[in-house]
Amino acid sequence: MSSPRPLLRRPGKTLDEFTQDIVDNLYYQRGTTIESASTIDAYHTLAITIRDRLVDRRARTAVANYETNPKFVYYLSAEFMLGRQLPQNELYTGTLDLARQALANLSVSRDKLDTCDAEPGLGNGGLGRLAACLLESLATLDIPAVGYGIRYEFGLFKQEFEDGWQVERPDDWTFYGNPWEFQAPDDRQVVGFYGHTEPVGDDPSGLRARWVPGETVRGEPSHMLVPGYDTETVNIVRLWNARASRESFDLGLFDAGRSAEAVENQVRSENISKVLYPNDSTEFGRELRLKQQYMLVSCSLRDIIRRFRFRNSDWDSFPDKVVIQLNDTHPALAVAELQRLLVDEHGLDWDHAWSITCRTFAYTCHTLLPEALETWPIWMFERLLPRHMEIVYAINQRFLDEVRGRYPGDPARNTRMSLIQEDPERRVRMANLAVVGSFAVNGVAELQSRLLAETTLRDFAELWPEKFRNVTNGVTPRRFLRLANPRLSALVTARLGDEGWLTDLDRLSELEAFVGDEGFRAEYRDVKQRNKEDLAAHILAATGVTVDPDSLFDVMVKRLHEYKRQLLKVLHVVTAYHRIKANPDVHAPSRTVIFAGKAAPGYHTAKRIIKLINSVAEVVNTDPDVAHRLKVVFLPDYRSSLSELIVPAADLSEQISLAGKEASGTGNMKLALNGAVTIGTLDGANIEIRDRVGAENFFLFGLAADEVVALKERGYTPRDYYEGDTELKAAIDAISSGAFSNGDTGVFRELIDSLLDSDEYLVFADYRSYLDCQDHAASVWLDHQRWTQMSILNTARCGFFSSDRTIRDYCQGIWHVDPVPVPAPE
Ligand code: 26Q
Repeated sequence: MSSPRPLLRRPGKTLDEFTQDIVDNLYYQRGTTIESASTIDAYHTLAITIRDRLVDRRARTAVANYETNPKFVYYLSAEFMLGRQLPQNELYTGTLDLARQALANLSVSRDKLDTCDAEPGLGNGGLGRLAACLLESLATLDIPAVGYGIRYEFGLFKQEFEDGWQVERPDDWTFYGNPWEFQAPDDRQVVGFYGHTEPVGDDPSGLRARWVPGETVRGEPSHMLVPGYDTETVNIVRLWNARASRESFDLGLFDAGRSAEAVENQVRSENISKVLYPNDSTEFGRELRLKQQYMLVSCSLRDIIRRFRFRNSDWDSFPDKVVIQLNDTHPALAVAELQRLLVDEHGLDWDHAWSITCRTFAYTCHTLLPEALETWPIWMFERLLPRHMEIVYAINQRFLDEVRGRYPGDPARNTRMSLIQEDPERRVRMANLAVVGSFAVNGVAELQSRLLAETTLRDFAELWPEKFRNVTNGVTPRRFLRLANPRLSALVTARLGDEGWLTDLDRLSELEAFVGDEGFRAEYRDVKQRNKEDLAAHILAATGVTVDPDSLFDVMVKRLHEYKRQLLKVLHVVTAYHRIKANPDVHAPSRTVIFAGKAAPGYHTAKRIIKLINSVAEVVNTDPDVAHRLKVVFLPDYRSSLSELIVPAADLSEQISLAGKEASGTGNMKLALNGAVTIGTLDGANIEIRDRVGAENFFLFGLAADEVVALKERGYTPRDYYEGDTELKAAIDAISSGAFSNGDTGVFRELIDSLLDSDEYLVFADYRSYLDCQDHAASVWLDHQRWTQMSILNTARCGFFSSDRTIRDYCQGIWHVDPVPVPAPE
């Protein structure tokens, strides 16, 4: 008789059991004891102990999905900015307090462990963090979904300052290992590159071919768990790691005594997932970036097909079981790759395959800037992916026939819409490929979606109006309220009676009932004050600058880019400085201006803007006449965890991009939810924020998008604004004269000249309106009751910006998927 199958020992729920699990894991997983454990040992052990509490939920999620055989959402993204995992997973397993107590019992310092919790910063900014928020909401809403991305060995660079200049250091986030991931070597895939194509014998259509790659690389997957909040579902994000394939790590070369060559091949393969590319147009056209994109696409599609064939056999049902969302054009090669897999490897005929392909993909566009649309030189594309080049041409031929049929006698339209750009150089237009291969195309805020259809993608919107829609971005309230701002969360829960608002964010509107309640206002103000004290302590530790938590915390945190107009903010700071110098008794509140954000390493203008901010900060902060009225700090290394510290402490949220340039923004949403009042232009999601919080609770300034176009058409002459505004002139003259650079008139000359000569982003045109608006904001700030009321109403009225709402919009409007609830354990 065989012995009975041993039962699983489930992780315990009590403090004693939790503490015992830590001791056991330390011993059996790390091979050490409480007495001799290092901080890293302790961190890994705590991580594993918490992770164990998600494994059973993950297993039940997989079973429920297998039994239901539902339609899955596959979210393809070159970036996932997942943020810190430890506090997140403590919250999602209900072990926040348990973990703290257990560590205290074992005399382990929790603060030290936090420093080991390296952040998987596998993204540049908004697009990458959005991907992480959407995955979190997918899980919270019980939607069957998998995120696919790249396991970069190095995430976005770490930013430091040397003499006020940005320097970049590698982000070695896995140096001590990553306890949150599971490897799945059995699910590896082989990816081809280079080589040539050959005709296949029995193919009358001539559309099938055999690709003989010149090089192969292995994609090895690992995944991290993505738990839903207050539900059983645990989804995964699967990240591909490039490894040398058998062939490329050719053992034969060793025999022949050519081991150096073999190792070189190996290194070349493994470089593919080495580092995340910064969001930088100078990186357009780097072959390694294209290799990354193809590895992501090829491995993920093969994995998706493998999963589909588990439960399904009929290719026609593919679009009923699979929807693939393309996060911008970075994974747009998937259109050509799915077509290739279906035609060349699975033997479907072209038209049949194409009808499946274009019912499977949907594409999200995150920009309006034509120069940000990705294109690849033909010579590089066809060398690296010869079969995909043929497929792109074949798709293009059929597509342009359709365009010619619809618009006879309009060859210019063909030229504009072609998947191939001809001049000045032949390139593949990835956005065009994504639009042609998708059944839905969406922008990420109402204004951007409208302008996409009217300008950037106009020809396509005319041809296929039904494809185009809007899905306004959102942010997860679990990370950006509950975890980032526990004080505000506790206050909200106390007033609303329960924590249900965390999964039903519209319930924040119930706070409106308390706006008139002096006690509530005092508590709300006190929360903000204590958050500001925490941030002030961090600022002192990080920069050595002492700031006053009673001052107005004026926050501009985002990637450095000219269109976002950090320069406009600098001109405000310089003017405020001049006013205090000229009139020390000027009636204005004390302000702390907080900047943070990285510049792409090759974006020289952006790096010079950082230098300018640091230079102005140095002068302002050390001027005894000014220091108690105005402080300026630039916090280094902006990333998700720093945002979680800054956002809850902000009073004023700077969203001052030139109208028509910022697709959406998501920092604007995080700040408003945490009670910062926005000073902003009518751009991106600012418009929707203002619509909801009310014009009286939003500081609006600047030209609207149509006024920007009109002014540029009339002819914009920035020098007229400079000559016509004495304060603007004084600010510019001070910078050019070396007032902030020890008399050096060279260092900022380029910046100033380009403002005076062209000022592409209309900084001068919006300067006066911005300054007046700042003065107005300052006067409102002096009325603390009024400000607190505005702040509360920002929190109360921004429930719409939950990423749960965003996911519901995608589910209903684009994906047509339903939740699969995961049963609780017996
Ligand atoms: C492309 C080619 C080569 C190298 C890098 C890139 C690259 C990488 C990242 C290009 C762009 C990005 C990221 C763009 C991004 O973050 N866009 C932001 O997306 C947010 C989420 O939708 C919006 O809120 C912001 O408005 C938008 O700027």
